[in-house]
Amino acid sequence: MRFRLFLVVSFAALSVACRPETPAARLARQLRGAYPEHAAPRGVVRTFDIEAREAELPLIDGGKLRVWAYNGQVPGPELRIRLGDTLRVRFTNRLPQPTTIHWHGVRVPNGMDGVPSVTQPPVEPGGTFTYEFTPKDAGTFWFHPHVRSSEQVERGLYGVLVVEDAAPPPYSRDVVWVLDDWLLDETHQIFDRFNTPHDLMHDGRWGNFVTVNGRTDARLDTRGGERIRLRLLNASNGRIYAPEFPGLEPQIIAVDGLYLARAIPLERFELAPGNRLDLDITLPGGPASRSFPVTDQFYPARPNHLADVVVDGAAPTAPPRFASPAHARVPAWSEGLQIPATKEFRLDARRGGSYGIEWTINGQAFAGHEHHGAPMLTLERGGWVRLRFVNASYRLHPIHLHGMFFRLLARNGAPVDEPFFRDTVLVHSQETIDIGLVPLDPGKWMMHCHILEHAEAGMMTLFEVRG
Ligand SMILES: [Cu+2]
Repeated sequence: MRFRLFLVVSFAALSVACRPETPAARLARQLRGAYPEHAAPRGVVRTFDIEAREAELPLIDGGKLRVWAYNGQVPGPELRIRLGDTLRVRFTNRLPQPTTIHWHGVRVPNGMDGVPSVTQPPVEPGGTFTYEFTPKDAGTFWFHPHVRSSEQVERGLYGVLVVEDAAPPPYSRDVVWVLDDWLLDETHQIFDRFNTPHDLMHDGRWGNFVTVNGRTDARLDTRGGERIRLRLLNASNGRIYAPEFPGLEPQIIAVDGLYLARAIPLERFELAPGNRLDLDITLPGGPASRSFPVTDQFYPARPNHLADVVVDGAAPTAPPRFASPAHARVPAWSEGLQIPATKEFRLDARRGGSYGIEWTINGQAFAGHEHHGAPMLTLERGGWVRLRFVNASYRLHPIHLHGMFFRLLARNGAPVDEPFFRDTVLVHSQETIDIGLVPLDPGKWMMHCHILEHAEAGMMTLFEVRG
């Protein structure tokens, strides 16, 4: 019996060895060991109750701001679990509109993705829905509505999901900074016209106040010598940040949740809506207390103050010594550019639709989740594909794929070697990009611009993964 099994296995191995491996199959094989195919639940369920409702909170510069909030907090509650834990969120909608929760960047089963009328019915006012899944990856993720997002996210509905490593590295502190901007009117309340022609024709709604964790005066108090993990998230509708930390020397350890192949110094990194960036910072010691301003330099002529890192010089500590957690397997996929693109997506705008302007993918504007029609692309589970995005417009489009990670391969045909995966990538004005990916989870997944006004005006589509 054992002998016969051995024979079968050998013949199988032989037949695989004799068939020449296609370049795409070789690239798919290189994904092995980069991140797990399946979740590994360890039998621990972490339950959270989340309610979306109106609230009045001391935000921005401390004035009372009427917002929509998860559990009366903006940012919403920080959900922190361990890799292998099962997350159960019992959600109640107390908003005057239907809503859902989408788990940005988390490789969830399709039914937990929070896309209304595609993966679940919208949660009506007064309704409930239980989200339950075991994340496959440790990292920094976030959650937000996928219904009328340009209004609901702007009003304050977002929160961070931190999935800690099974054995978290011993940082002195692990801190989350949610970057957002707010457009306030003359009464100092949220300007309540959404999806204006101006926002739709430009790069979405950019506010007149920039905040970190809801405040314009955010500061992080630290001690000299501490080694901190700082998790940045851009929860803005449209604004892009290029955070700079003069005087500190941050190393990037993770992007969009996943660790890098190796830590790299933070140089210009364009944190588009949806993107996350995890930084490893060792604070300088020294006898005097010092303050390090952190600024956004996306438009260097118009920098924004984000926050201050304050180092107390009185009580320096010895930096904890441990190797950077950034040592993931990230395939180079450099041959990927030689493989023909599976599909090209042309990003553009035209007059028409209910807003007077429509943002289109291959000439199609997504006409509401109820009328989404056939998926624009069907992919086989486990196959390597290259997708190309051609920005025919002059505006910015951070393209986000649900349910999977990808690697940026090229910008304008020139190879790009980022030592990390992403779930969101900024496509600049008139730029063409190529990405490579291997879808692992069957279902109908969204692909859309994360400038929420562009998505609202049509720049969304579905693709299906079969298998
Ligand atoms: Cu866009």
